[in-house]
Amino acid sequence: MIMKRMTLILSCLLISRLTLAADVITLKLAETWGPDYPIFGDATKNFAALAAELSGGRLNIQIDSADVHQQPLGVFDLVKSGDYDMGHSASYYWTDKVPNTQYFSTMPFGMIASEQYSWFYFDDGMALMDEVYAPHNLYSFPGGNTGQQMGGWFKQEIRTPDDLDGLRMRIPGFAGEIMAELGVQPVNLPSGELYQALINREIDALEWVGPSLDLAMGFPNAAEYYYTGWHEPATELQFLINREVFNGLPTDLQEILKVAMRLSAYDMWVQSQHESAKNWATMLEQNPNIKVRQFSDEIMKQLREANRRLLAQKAEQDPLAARIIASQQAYLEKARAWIDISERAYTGNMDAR
Ligand code: PYR
Repeated sequence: MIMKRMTLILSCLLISRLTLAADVITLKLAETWGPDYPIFGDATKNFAALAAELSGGRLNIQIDSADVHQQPLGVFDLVKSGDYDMGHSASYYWTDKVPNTQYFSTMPFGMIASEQYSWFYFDDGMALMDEVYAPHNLYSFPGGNTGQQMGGWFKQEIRTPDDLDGLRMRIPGFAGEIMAELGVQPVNLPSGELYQALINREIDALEWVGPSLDLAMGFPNAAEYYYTGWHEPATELQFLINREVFNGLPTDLQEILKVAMRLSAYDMWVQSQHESAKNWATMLEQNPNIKVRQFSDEIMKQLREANRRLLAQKAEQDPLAARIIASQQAYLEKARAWIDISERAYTGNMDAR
């Protein structure tokens, strides 16, 4: 009798454990951003809400911001090792570790966001990104686009290439390497350290994003010259997922995660457009002295030449880099021919009104 009751209790316990386990799967996500960071942090929150809703509550995404895990530029390793199941960050932050990751955020003089999304989803982008991340036990998915970025905040006006020589600038990824060719000392710092570094003159210039985020960061109070962009035409953040964790999920939950990532990425792009337009108006109202500048033709020429030179070097050194660069350039050529007679022509027609 006692044995029967024990067996019954044990099976009830087992069933309830299985039901619970089957009911809710918690995935821990480490984001590079600080707590409640606007737009980027909204993307992870939207993703978590979508994953929960679409799965009927079976997926629970627990987000840890940088103040919790303390490794804003260590998210790659946190997810690779399995300390976290997922991450939200930017692929070009891992350039020093895995150089080929840098091609999947944005490229100087490269594709704009609409072109790059087409490359990711309808051309070779996703497959190439997977080739780079698979050896590291990771999947990477687009994680939201900032849209066109500004060339950065400078304490002094930059008129000639000589003005860049020796300048200390926060600028990550391939653009940093290009700037280095012109004598700049590039550094990468996480967002939380940027304002103080500029105020304290640890750096002379920085680029972060554009009006969508630069306003709240206080940059208009720290530097006067705001240069237009050439280096980050379509910065795509990324969702990272530990491969073993993802492969171990039921296929319907894998699909739900993919949909939730794609939709929250799209929403971040749209939100970025909206916030940039809104905040640019506010920025001008609050700081009428902001001086918007374009780099001179000579500087742009040198930047373009350095870009071509470095791309050729990377392609020569690494066959996978060569395939990624060739794929991006071929797609850019095709996509830009269309942009030229559509959006560029249209805005030109508007300007002539
Ligand atoms: C940056 O780190 O500069 C970004 O745009 C995310």
